[in-house]
Amino acid sequence: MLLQTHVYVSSAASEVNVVHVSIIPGAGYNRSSLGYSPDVIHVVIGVNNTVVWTNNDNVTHTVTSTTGVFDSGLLPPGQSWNYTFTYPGTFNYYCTIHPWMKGTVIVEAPTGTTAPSNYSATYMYTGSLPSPRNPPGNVIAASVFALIIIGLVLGEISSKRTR
Ligand SMILES: [Cu+2]
Repeated sequence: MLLQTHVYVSSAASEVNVVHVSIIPGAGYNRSSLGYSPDVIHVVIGVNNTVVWTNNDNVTHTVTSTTGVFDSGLLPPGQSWNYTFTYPGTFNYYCTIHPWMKGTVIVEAPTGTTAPSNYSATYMYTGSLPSPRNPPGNVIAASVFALIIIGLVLGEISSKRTR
């Protein structure tokens, strides 16, 4: 039996907001500063999960994931770089040139949904993003449907075993 769930995505890209992080002036020499402002941000998938970093310092920096998830490469003064987060988690990053510079992006699932433990593998929100005004109720419906089917299949298996 083939079980296929479909994630409906509405075309509301214009409603999706980005989050801006500034690499602040002096970040390259002020070792008591984390360098990114704000240094901790929360984003929600489908609402504001694209983050734009802008280098407002006068030396080159990087935005580099500590776990290899993303890497801006060299970001010269005045340049911006963006990354869209597609699955929940806490993503720490730093500057490879000035390793005292540190930041964190906390990525949350859309409101009203619960991320399964294998969220990153099966619920990649690639392409267009769901509207923040329309919680993906059909995702919930698909999940409920899948659970019913699994229940039926398991019920059938156990009834065969008892014969
Ligand atoms: Cu730097």
